[in-house]
Order: sequence, then C-alpha cells, then structure tokens
Amino acid sequence: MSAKVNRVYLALGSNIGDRDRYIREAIDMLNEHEAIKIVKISPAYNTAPVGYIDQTDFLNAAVAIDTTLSPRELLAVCLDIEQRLGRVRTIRWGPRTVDIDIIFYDDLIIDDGILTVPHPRMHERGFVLQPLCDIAPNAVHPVYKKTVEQMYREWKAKGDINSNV
Ligand code: GSY
Repeated sequence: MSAKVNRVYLALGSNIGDRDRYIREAIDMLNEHEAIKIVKISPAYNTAPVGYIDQTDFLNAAVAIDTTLSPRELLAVCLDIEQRLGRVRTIRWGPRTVDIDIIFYDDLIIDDGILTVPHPRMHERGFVLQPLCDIAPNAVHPVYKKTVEQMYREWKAKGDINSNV
C-alpha cells in the first residue's frame, strides 16, 4: 500500500547574504528529498521586516509541495535544511539565512506544542499571503474557513502601516 500524498504549502524567507541563492537552494534541497515533490513556486518578493524591524529587508516566497512525510517528519526536514544553509537561531524574529515555515498541511489543524499548523500568524502577514496567493488563491484556511485570496484581500484592506508585504 502506498502512503497518502499530502498537499502542503511552505513559506520561505531570507534576509542575510545572497537571499535569492538561499531561497533557491532551500527549494532545490526540498526537491532532492525522495518524499517531496515541488508542485509550484511563487515569485520572490522583497519585503520590509515585520516584528523585529531593526534588520534588513527579506526576500519571501512560497512553494506548494506534495509529500508523503508526516507533519513532524516534514518539520524535521525543514529544520535540517535551515541548518545546512547556515541558519543560527540567535534573536527571536531576528535575521536568518533561510526560514521555512509550514503554512498549511492539507486541511489538518495541529497544535501539539512542537508544531502549529496552519501557521498561527499567516493570516496577518502580507509577506506570507502575497506569494501564497500567487500559487494557491483558492486554498482554504481550515480554521477561519477563508480562502488565501480572501485573507490577502482583507489584509490589504486593513492597510496596517506596521505591516508590509
Ligand atoms: O517567520 C518569518 C520570518 N520573518 C519575516 C519574513 O520572512 N519577512 C518579513 N518581511 N518579516 C519577517 N519577520 C520575521 S520574524
């Protein structure tokens, strides 16, 4: 019996060094995994930092993958790629070579103390919603029951001056 294939959306961000190369290498490394297939890649956007704002601009993108990995297994793969690309966790919300967040994993809702899916702040982050809307406008948030396009439109309508794409 073959394992179930799950559709997952990941958000990637980088704001140290050659940001474009880090994003591309992270995607290549995901694709090299035998249990991951890259399905779609968004454009990458230059975005002002949100949260800890005393840091340089980010490059943000999103990818759709099909995977037979469990959420925890996928988290471990993402953390391993972050580490192999030189990420050192110092300041929370601080600069990073590459960050890979699980945004949606099918329509699962997970909050087990290690992993929270959907990502708890994705709906308030333009830098996640804009690239995600490029590749999955009709994906539905399993808690809020809204499409990515709806959430992105609402985020834009709020016009929060503290947020940026
Ligand atoms: O969790 C993502 C890391 N991050 C980002 C980011 O990727 N992009 C922007 N623009 N701001 C951010 N703040 C944090 S933390």
